[in-house]
Amino acid sequence: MKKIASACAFFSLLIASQISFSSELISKAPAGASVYFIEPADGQTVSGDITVRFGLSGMGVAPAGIDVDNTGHHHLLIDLADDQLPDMTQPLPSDDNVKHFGKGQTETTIQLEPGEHTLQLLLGNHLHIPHDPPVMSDKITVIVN
Ligand SMILES: [Cu+2]
Repeated sequence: MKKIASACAFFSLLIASQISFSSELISKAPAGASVYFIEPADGQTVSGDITVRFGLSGMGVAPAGIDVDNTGHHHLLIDLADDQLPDMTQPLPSDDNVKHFGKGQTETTIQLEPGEHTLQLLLGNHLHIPHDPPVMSDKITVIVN
């Protein structure tokens, strides 16, 4: 019985140390920080190449790999439903729905199939992990013709 209790204590210590380890990888976001779209506008109809410009307020942009307080780099979420949002405590995936701008870019050009699409911005820290609390824009809709 004593063995079980000490094993439990060991594992809870292990879990506690993992939690503090992972929280060290998550950067704090200052109060009031926000990301937003400079363009396109919500509901805008676009055609051809779509220029997307990222706005950031209350924080600075730093490339991935550079650990400076109150900075991060942009991620563009394309056609991601609210229930498909990535884990906010882990490095963001990189795929067709999640684009990284790890060089510190503040704008991009994308092509989308005709139809309705959603765009959302999410800042990530030097390790591509969202901040605490996550700095995420409103989701906008664009109509591509
Ligand atoms: Cu990233």
